[in-house]
This record gives sequence, C-alpha cells and structure tokens, in this order.
Amino acid sequence: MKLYGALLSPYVRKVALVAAEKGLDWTMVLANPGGEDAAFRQASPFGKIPAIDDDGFLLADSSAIVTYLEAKCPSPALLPAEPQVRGRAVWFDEFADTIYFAAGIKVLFHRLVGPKLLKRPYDEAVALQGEAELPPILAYLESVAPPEGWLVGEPFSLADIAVASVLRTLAAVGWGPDRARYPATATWYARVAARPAWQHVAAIEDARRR
Ligand SMILES: N[C@@H](CCC(=O)N[C@@H](CS)C(=O)NCC(=O)O)C(=O)O
Repeated sequence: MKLYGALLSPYVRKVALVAAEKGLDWTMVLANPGGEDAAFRQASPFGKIPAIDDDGFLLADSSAIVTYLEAKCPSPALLPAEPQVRGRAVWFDEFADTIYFAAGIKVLFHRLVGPKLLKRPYDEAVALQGEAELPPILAYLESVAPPEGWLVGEPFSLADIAVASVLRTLAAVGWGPDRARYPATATWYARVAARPAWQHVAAIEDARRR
C-alpha cells in the first residue's frame, strides 16, 4: 500500500500506525498538503493528506482509510466490537481530529509548517489563538487518561493511536507530553509510544527528518 503524505501530520501517522499494528506492507510517498502531483491528486481530490493507493484502490481521509483497513484486515481489531467501547473509540478519534488537532494545527501551521517547512504565509496571531484553545483540551485529556491500559479501557485501539498521534505532532511545536502539568497523559502516552508499531513508525519519521 502506498501512503501519500508526510508523517508529521497526525492524520498520516494515524494511518501508518494502524497499518503497522496490523502488520501490513506500506510505503510512504511524500506529498505535501495541497500538493499538485497527479497521482496524489487522483487519490486525494482535495489535496489533503493522507491518501492511499492500495493496489489501485484510491482513498483519502484518515478515518475512511482506517475503516477500510479494519474491514480488510480485521486482526488485530483496532475498532473494538462491543458497541459502547466502539462508540468511545470513534469518539476519541473524532476528538483527536476535530477538537484537539483543530486547535493544534493553528500552532503547527503558523509556527512551523508555514514559516519553516513549506514557506507559506503564516500568522502568529493564529498560533496564539491555537495555544489559547489547547489548555482545556489537555485538561480533558488528563481527566480521561487511564493510569493503566488504554483510553477505552481494553483493548488498545484507534482511540490511543489517534490521540497520541496528535500529541507527537504537537511536540514539534512545544506542546508535547508535559509530565509536570499532565502526569496521567504523559504516563499513558509513554505506554503508547513503547509499542513496537509506534517505534517502527517513529524510526521512519525520524530518519526522514534527519
Ligand atoms: N479529515 C482529514 C483531514 C486531513 C487534513 O486536513 N490534512 C491536512 C494536513 S495535516 C491537509 O492536508 N491540509 C491541506 C488542506 O486543507 O488543503 C483526515 O482525517 O485525513
């Protein structure tokens, strides 16, 4: 499977982590957000990352891709079967994408991606707005981070992958795990980051950054 995007994006990393947890064969194909490469744009009509090409099957959007991979390779299950647990897992995926990263992307794009990586227009006021939005989100996360096990209890799931992926991305702009202020979050995050699939994806990401 080709995975279009860049692993700094939590959405792209989410797909990479799901593929790695499931033991799938995948390769990164670098695509920037809004990139014009024709093959990428065929897979992602609106130029958003991630997108995949799985033996000619093209699909964009991390949650759509994860749903596809879960159906294609059900084991290990990352979307739990029990109805309430599955509902909670999808909640955390949505929380990660549309609440947590919706705030964090303002900091990421206007402090790092715009000014330093893609040399696109940026606005420090937007970064500050994102920083003002993050503390209540992090307080919520601290209130639900489990002392043992995973965000939905058991099993390890898409919930842990999606939320921890945002945390790793925001570490690049100084909003990583903060043990002093958010000890439960930092302890849970360390458990996620110790998983072999996480280590594998992190090694690929770190090698590309060097
Ligand atoms: N809901 C989408 C969001 C994808 C997304 O917004 N990706 C960002 C980069 S982190 C992007 O490509 N932005 C470019 C744009 O909006 O034009 C998903 O889960 O994949």
